[in-house]
Amino acid sequence: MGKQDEVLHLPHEQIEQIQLEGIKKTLVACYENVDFYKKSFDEAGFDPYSFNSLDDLTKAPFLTKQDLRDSYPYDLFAVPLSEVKEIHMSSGTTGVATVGGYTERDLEIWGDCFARGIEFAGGGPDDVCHICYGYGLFTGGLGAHYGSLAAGCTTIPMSAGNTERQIRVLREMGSTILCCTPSYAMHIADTALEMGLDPVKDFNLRAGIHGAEPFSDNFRADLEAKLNYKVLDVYGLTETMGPGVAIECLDQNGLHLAEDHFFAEIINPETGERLPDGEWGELVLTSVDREAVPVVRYRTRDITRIIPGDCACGRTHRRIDRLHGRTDDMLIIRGVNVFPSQIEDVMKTFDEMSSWYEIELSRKGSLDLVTLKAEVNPDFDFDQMSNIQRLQKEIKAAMKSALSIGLEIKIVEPKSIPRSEGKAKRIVDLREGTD
Ligand code: DLL
Repeated sequence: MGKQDEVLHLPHEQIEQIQLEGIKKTLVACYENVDFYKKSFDEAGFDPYSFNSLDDLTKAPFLTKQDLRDSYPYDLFAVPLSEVKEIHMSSGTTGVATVGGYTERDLEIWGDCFARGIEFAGGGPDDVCHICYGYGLFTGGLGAHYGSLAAGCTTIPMSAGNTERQIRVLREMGSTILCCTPSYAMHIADTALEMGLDPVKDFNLRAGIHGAEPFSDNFRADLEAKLNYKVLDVYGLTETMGPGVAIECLDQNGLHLAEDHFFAEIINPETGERLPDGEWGELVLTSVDREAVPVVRYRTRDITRIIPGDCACGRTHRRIDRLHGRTDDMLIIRGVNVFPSQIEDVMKTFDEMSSWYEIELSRKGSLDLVTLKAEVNPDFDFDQMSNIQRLQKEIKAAMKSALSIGLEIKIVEPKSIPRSEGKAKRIVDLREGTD
């Protein structure tokens, strides 16, 4: 039994009791220590002292990404800085960065949450955990690092980049667990194969704990075949806690939420109404016991659902479905809503296609154009025009039939889409300034 097993098998009523008690304290701490919450609770007429059931939380106002940005850098901190031991930040590519702070206890819980993923994979002190999420303000590197230490693994803090060196270390150190984004894992796999290595003979990998970006089931199957290991999906975000908010077990049937630390709701993103289990909507998170920057009803903008029923693994923490993407990444193509990962899933049914693509948004007059730039594998005969035209037609037809969308398809040469060491950039928006 792993050290996390007891809490992961508690009867659900007991988990709800932990959530209720923790959120009661969280609400009072927020109200008494953070001006923002005092103001927003008062304005919404929400009394944190009379909170008595998890359903009462629907009366509390939401916290948005904009609120976090407006509070930069420390306005949402609920403890004095002397108690804050570590800071992380989002990259801020779409605006002002958001800040996450951790007390010593927050860091310990973070490590324990990520360690669950390692234990789900059957890992522990006999494992060598190779971490090539970026170390630094991004939560990937250090979150996985604390998790690896908490699970008792031998930890290799590689950080991202220098792919050939990653491969050498993976091989020579006999790493058994690989932690990085799925797109970087694919780049490592492709590079290893190009170097003439045989992952079955040359690597000793048991599992990959991959997240920070959406990836389709077909992408995962390809990755598992190339590296001969199991891929577990891990979810997290700078604003609530880095990787470890939810992680898949070996059943690969949804991500177990760390429900002793986070309470999840799914809402209709348009009306804000709470949705029943099974329905897709926006994930809203409330922290149960975070000290430095507690969050109350944080709107993640991530689209998922609570999977109804129990997991075959016997763990009682509820599961969220694999994320299709964020509300902001959803494309509306002639009235049809679609996420890049769904386009990826269809593209990956073609043997000729590599895992690399970009969705280019452009404008012709008043019309938005969506073009899928899809990269072929190196063994594809790119000089044969008829080959390219056939593939273009087939992919276009497959997109229409599977997703009901009409996409322009542009087949591009092997290795022409930029590789990423962190999160892959799937959408390229050329529309600004084109009017
Ligand atoms: O990406 C934290 C993380 C690091 C998670 C390593 C997993 C592994 P941010 O940079 O703040 O934090 O980005 C958070 O990334 O709101 C989702 O939109 C997306 N995301 C994170 N995990 C997944 C996942 C980290 N497993 C944002 N599947 C989130 C799909 C994910 N999207």
